[in-house]
Amino acid sequence: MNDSIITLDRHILSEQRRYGGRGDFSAILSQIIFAAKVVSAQVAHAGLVEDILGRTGHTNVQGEEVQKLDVYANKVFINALNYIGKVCVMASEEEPEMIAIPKEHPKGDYVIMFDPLDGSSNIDVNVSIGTIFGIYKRVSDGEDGVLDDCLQPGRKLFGAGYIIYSSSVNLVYTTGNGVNGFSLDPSVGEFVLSHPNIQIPPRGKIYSTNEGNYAYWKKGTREYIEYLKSDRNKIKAPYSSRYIGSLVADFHRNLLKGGIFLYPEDTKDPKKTTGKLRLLYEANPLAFVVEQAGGYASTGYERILDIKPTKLHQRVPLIIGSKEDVLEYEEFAKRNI
Ligand code: AHM
Ligand code: MG
Repeated sequence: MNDSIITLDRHILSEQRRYGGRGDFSAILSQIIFAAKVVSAQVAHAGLVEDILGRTGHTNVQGEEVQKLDVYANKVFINALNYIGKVCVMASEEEPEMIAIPKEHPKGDYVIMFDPLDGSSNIDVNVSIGTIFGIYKRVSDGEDGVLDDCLQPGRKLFGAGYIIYSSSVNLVYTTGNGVNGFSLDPSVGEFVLSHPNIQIPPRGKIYSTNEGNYAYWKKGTREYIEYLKSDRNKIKAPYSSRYIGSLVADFHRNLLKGGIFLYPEDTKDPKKTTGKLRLLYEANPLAFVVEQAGGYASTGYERILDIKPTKLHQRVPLIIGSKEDVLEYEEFAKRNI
């Protein structure tokens, strides 16, 4: 084998040596990798297996009940992580309450937050989707984890990352020492290092947002987008608009190429007055990744990683990407509340 090939397992091991860990965190990442492979195999079939796309309660040819792919992915991640003895509690975007570790399994020091299949409304049209995860150390003392373990601010994250299921499967992660990206080589079933030490350009040329919400945005957001679309007194070319509608995919592109993603607050829909995306499962892990890559994430008014969560499914406005772009958005947002 070529010596220069760095598999994800090898990378995790060298990270573990760097921070002097005893392997608990590495064991968690290994299970995440396994779950990602299982989910990616199902996602690859999703275009073919009609019943798995969007319906629950149906039976397949074997007479088994067919699950929606996001429900399936949720179970895969829970089952991969709940018996290894390294985790005390989890929470998922798919579950209304915290996920306790079953009594028969030992408990560990880590807390896992995840969105098992983000952008799942895009599955039936073959658009990229992803899994997002964040890993904390517990703050409670008992055996089982408690809500306080889950409601930690993002700046306390120990590690975070995402998997994108697309024309290739990529896993991008950080343990607070830079960001690295891996691609799944389907011929050997291994993730190999393909994007070492990812740095997001300080300024991009792309904005990603659902502009259909324009009428419901606050004045500051509307003015900011108009500003990006103008030639700014003929000094700079307008930005390009790129919106997939799948957070992981929009984020991944902007991380590699530079740019800004916005899901700001919506003044019309009461459900979205505090944004659409979830702080614990979506905003925090990606904010940790982007900051590790030299970027920034904000609500427009404050740093995402500084927010003290108050509930599991809290939503936040999310403005994330190249640092200079996000800081510029903050100026517009603060001027025009
Ligand atoms: P989900 O968690 O229900 O999949 O919703 C999150 C998705 C993100 O992937 C994406 O950025 C956003 O919702 C798109 O929302 P919209 O369709 O309003 O533009
Ligand atoms: Mg989601």
